[in-house]
Amino acid sequence: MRRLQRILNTSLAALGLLWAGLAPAAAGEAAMALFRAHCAQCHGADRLGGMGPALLPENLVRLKRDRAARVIRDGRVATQMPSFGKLLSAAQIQSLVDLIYTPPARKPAWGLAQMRATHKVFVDPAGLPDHPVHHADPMNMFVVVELGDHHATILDGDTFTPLKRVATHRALHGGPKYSPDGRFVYFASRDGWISKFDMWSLRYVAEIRAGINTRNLALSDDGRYVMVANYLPHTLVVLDAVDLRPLRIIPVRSGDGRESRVSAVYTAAPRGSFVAALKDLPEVWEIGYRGAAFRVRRLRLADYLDDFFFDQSYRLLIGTARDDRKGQVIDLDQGRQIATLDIDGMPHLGSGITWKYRGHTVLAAPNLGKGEISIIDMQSWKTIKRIKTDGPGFFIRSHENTPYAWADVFFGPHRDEVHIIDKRTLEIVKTLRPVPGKTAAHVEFDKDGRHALLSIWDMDGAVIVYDAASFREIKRLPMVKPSGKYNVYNKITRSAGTSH
Ligand code: DHE
Repeated sequence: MRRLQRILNTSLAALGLLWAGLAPAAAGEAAMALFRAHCAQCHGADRLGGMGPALLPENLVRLKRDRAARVIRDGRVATQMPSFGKLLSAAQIQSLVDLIYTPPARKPAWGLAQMRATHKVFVDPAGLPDHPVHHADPMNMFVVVELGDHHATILDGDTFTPLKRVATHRALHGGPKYSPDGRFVYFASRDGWISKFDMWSLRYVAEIRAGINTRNLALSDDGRYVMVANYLPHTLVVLDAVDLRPLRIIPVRSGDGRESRVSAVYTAAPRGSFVAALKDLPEVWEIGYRGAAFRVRRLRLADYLDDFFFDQSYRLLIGTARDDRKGQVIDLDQGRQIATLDIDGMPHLGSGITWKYRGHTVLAAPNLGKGEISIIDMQSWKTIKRIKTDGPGFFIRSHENTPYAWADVFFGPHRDEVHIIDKRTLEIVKTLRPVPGKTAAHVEFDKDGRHALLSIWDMDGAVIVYDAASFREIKRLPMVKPSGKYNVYNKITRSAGTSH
């Protein structure tokens, strides 16, 4: 075995030397071949993104070349990016770095004309039935995204019976967003497709490709506008929520012309605005939608924001940069930072939730970089507890009607575990291990908080329904790598136990 390894290492080294000696054109061709073999499946053959982000110089401004080489060699924490250090020589990795920092022959564009060419209305919104075609409680339905084969299952939240399973675009990411009455749901895929689905008639209404590489979408609280945040091109796009017609493209650039990807956009319903954080400019944008002027208010920050969260009033924005050790608390009314958070590792604020603890509202956020949940007092902004977990986690979820919060251990040897935390004592009271060896992740509660639904992230996976009080398993629904699940009522009432 060792001998085989030695031969392999020598061959790799020889390949590396050979590589270093190639003429520039041949080296470029060889790098392209490597890219096609190892990277294209996730990042797209044209580098425009897919499951992974677009790899063009304009999207890599925050990543230094030596860091890019390290990412290819070692992988990237909290993403699907694996390490190629054992497969590729240093020279091959360097050739890939050179390739991704080379501008494409033509700058990729996605304007109104391209969007309109992809726009489809499947059913006249005025012709939709005026009552559900099923008997499920429309407020207690779930959408379950099945990442494994790009489908979504619509689930009756009382009986936990699937009502329909529909194909989606590839790699849906982020939370689907419901219309204010819960009737329609809007999906975004990483490659820019936005779809509108009717939860009453269980059919698609419309779709459009609003970007090349998309982050997420938000829906205005009056149900009139969809805002799409893009990585590529550097735009925010406003769609008409009725039929997804494109209404406006907002270029994302600074006063002096520097462009930026958008980290994410959310609806600040009490403020009647969309709030977007930028990845390559230290700015937050607030865009009012009442009156449809979509004017941008720019707030300048001390640092970039990759991940962020709001308090329940949506006046305060709490955010971090990926490699930062300090979070920022920004008061959107005052337009400035009012506090600094002391949290290290890689807190996943976007997945945070809040509850009352000893008279104070606390924010609980998992950490993508280390095995702990940070509990932060939202008055003093002090981290009052770091709950040690069995590994870094992605999601924490709860509900107003349960004293427990459920937190997954997404990474490492204990990725098959889920911790249950008592919100009154901030202690882990139980650790479940539903399917040994398979990642258990992302919990969402039903409307009344009586049941918790958990995903087994595997091609031969499942959604497991638990009694939220006894932690007893009630039902197991086979699914294909189910990721997030989204309850209509909890989302439209902006439950403090889930994301909005
Ligand atoms: Fe997510 C939500 C960013 C990787 C599954 N993720 C979000 C949101 C953001 C985000 C900004 C909120 C959008 C919204 O709801 O409108 N995610 C990021 C990243 O920056 C990161 C770390 C790197 C990346 O590849 O983009 C990342 N996310 C992942 C994954 O690898 C996951 C586990 C698998 C996947 O689908 O790619 C993943 N993210 C999710 C899910 C949600 C999400 C299931 C919605 C959670 C919810 O309950 O709302």
